[in-house]
Amino acid sequence: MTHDSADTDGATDETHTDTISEYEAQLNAVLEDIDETPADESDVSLELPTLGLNRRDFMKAGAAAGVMGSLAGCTSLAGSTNSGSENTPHSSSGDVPSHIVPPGEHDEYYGFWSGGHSGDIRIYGLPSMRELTRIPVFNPEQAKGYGFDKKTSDMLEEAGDYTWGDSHHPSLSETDGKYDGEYLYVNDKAHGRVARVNLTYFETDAITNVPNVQSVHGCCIQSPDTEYVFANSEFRTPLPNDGRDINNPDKYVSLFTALDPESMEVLWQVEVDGNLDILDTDKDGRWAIASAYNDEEGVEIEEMTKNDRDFVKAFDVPAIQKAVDAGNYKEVNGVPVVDGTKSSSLNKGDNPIVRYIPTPKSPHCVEVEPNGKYAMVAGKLSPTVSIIDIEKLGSASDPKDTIVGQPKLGLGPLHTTYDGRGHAYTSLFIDSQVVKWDIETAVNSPKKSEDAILGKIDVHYNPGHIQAIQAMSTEPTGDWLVVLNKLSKDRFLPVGPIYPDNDQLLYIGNDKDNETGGMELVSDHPVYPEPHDAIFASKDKISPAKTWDAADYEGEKEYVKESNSRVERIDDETVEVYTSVKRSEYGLRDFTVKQGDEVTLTATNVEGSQDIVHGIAIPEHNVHLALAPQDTRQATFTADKPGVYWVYCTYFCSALHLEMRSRMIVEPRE
Ligand code: K7E
Ligand code: CUA
Repeated sequence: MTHDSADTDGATDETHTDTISEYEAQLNAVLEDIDETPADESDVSLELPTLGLNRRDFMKAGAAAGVMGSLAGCTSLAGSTNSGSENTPHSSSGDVPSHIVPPGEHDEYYGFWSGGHSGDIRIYGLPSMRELTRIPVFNPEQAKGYGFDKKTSDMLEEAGDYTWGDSHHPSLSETDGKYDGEYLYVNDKAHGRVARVNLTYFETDAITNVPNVQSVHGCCIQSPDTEYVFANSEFRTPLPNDGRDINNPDKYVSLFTALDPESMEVLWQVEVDGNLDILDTDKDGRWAIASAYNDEEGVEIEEMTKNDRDFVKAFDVPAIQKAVDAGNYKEVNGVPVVDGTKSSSLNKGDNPIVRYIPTPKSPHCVEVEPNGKYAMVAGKLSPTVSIIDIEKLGSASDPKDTIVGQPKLGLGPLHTTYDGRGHAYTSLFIDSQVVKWDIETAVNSPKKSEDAILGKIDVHYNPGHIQAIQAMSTEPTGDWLVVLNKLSKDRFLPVGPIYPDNDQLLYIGNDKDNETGGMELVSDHPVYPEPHDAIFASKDKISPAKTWDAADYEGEKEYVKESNSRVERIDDETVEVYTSVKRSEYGLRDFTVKQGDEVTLTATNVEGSQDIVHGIAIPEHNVHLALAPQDTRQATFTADKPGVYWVYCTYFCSALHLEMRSRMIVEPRE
């Protein structure tokens, strides 16, 4: 090896030590600030006498623990300092139903995972946690031919022509507060986009590149009837971002955006103060509630975390729609932008369009519980969750009074989910735990009390979202819960320096008076980077098609029968090729075009049987179509070089799959 190990490792060790102390100092500085009781807002201040971070607490902050592991050159160090296993109760009670689904049997639930910066949506079965398929959304993906056929490549191109995205928050369409199995919507944090997945075909069918924003983070449908899709822009930018105000960060804005769930067009936007983060709605079609950080409107971390509180924004949707209908907006890049900043005239008086609710320090999530009574806002840099009484949003004269409870739960609360029995479950990122707590007890206890806590369980490690079955709808089932842990460290065989995440399945169906409140850890699942959130629906809510219905694309694309397979020359440089596809032959066993022709290929899989998928690969021309039964796809390419090009089927479809080929002959142009 040419690697100079002594020198390099020495330098690296020093870097690691610096990194650890820097991170420690940064986190301490941020958390220490919470101790300072602000002069005016004593109601929202936090006194945390017990929050002196000791070494163990610090080690729980995962990034640093990982660094410690490699510093010692010993992967087990991270495990031994932070395994938590010494006090993890095991599933030994015998009253947890099996999570194992026998061969040939089906899971009870669908799980839709966001793929994070993989850009996709992944479908799992629960409780087995078997990955069933992936739906490419923001990422061109060859196995399903996504981004290779005309429809999907045009769609990706029109949505900005990026080759990746960062999907975080999948949201299922609802009718009457229940999942209706029609669509799933998801954000792209990277490029400020919102996509829709059609749940009949399990395929992305629309992507909207939202104007005036750089990043969409929070994203959800409006309960109970999916009248809107909402999207929070996270990063503040000048409006419009065209070179103006580049050196005036106080003029940057974030926008709350409403889209039409059918047309996927942007309807309007609302400008607010501070960064917007996560989003959820009430169950009555009035309030959309967004967490937020950086109300300091800083551009560097020290500025962003300076104040002891930030403002949750509650958007009065009908009031905003009224302002838009009345023409009370400015138009920016074709979109009506309503002024929802604190100083806006629309926020004066008794019926502000946006309520600014002071909550402790950089709150991260908002999750409305299934009854629609409360919205939980997790503290992130505060050890509390703030409980907002949704009914009070419209009536309280002081927005502060909408906060009716603030249990102290542990370090780094990020996300909350529900079992439908009055309990909430909150992930504790820094503590690497899930805490179960009683909602009404929290409301009836003094702020910062721990009385509502029913139990805690160690998870591995550093959980972000947690989600229980159907907890985002009005019908939680209260049996299974998934914890999406950001780090896996010692839990799996090592696979190189980029680790899988660890999604853990918990059973929450037994309420018990024990250390964990009855939560039981059932299984670990390594996942490819990096899911953020998931949403689960009972199997009877989703009815995927088994084959395509050609009527669904009639008038857009020809259904090419075997008898109609043909080559049509349109002009001297344009050729259309039509072929049927079935086991084990293409309607055209060969076809001839001329060098330089622009070729548009249209192909139909004429099979009627389920699961007989064929591919069409023309490798040198970067063509790959995946054709489900009864589907038709198109691809356009240039036949730039003369020669013989084998076209082959990529899906192993029959005993004669290898023989399933065609020949494209490209004649030299004289
Ligand atoms: Cu908490 Cu994007 Cu929902 Cu990740 S976000 S964790
Ligand atoms: Cu068709 Cu292989």
